[in-house]
Amino acid sequence: MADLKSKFLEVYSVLKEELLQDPAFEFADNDRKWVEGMLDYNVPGGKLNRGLSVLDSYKLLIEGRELTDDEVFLSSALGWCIEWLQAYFLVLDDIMDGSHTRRGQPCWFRIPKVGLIAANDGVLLRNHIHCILKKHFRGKPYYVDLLDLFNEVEFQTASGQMIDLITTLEGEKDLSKYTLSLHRRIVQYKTAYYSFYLPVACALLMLGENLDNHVDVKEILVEMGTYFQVQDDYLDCFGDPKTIGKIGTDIEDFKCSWLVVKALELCDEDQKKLLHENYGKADPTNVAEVKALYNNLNLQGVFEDYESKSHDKLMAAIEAHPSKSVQAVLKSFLSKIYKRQK
Ligand code: GPP
Ligand code: MG
Ligand code: MG
Ligand code: MG
Repeated sequence: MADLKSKFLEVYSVLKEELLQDPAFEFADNDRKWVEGMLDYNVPGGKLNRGLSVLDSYKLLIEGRELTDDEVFLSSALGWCIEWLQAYFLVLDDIMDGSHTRRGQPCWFRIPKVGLIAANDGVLLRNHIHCILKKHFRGKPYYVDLLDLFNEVEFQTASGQMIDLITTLEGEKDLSKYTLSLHRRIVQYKTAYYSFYLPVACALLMLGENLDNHVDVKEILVEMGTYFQVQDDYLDCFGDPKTIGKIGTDIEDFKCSWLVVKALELCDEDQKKLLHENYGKADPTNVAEVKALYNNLNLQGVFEDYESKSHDKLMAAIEAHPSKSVQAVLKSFLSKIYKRQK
């Protein structure tokens, strides 16, 4: 796998060079410098779990033979399309969430010369995906399915992001609507489809599979993605910013986070009052009150319990799947995120 990772990383430079030479736009040197700097800042610096999972899944699904160079390149290119998609989402999400840092550096829009140019850079990142797909997959029998898949998943993510955002609207701040079922709806759409289903679906399409025959796999992956976003919500408050590379903003932003939903479930009337008074305010004293309440309610312990139960449930679902190679794909994915600290 270490070797596959270095091959995956090499593909980034190839794709970047192709995009910088795209004849559809007459680049001046200065434009090329901007795009290259923007890509290097936003695309390759994450954990690369989503991108590497395409390669990893493809390898596990073909079982027992070495990948050809062409297969390595194509599955890496699809993996990078997902990393491009992630970069596009994060550049825009950080503006919407008013975040400060991402992957251990200032959010792209926080760079003084960037500002709201970041919004257009997000659009460019999105367009790059389709340039990559066209260049490398246009002749493949599964090209149309690939386009449909990326379009559908992007639509689902933007819709999830919409519900994540409109629940926090000023004037309508109402903690009583924050339930586990609303939380599940938000995270399933904003995170699970693009982060978990998409990489495996890409590998299945490359293998000539019809995605309609794999709804059982999709269900498990969406469940895993939900667990992943609960971890993200937990780390937003309890993670170490140096390790996760970002400073949490969920309490300030009045987000329907798993933590506030759990707190609402567990608190008594006085604690509920305290939560209503302090949640969704930018002032650090208000934030500290909310965090103190989370500690009093032992939300760390509640999370640990949720984490091990989710793991066991997911494992049971995976082991009930009839295909050993599909099981291997799902187990590999789960092992990458179980008890993650970042
Ligand atoms: C993660 O939510 C969700 C996304 C990155 C999807 C964004 C979708 C768009 C259409 C822009 P989050 O805000 O909890 O992530 P993080 O904690 O990493 O900021
Ligand atoms: Mg965010
Ligand atoms: Mg967000
Ligand atoms: Mg988050």
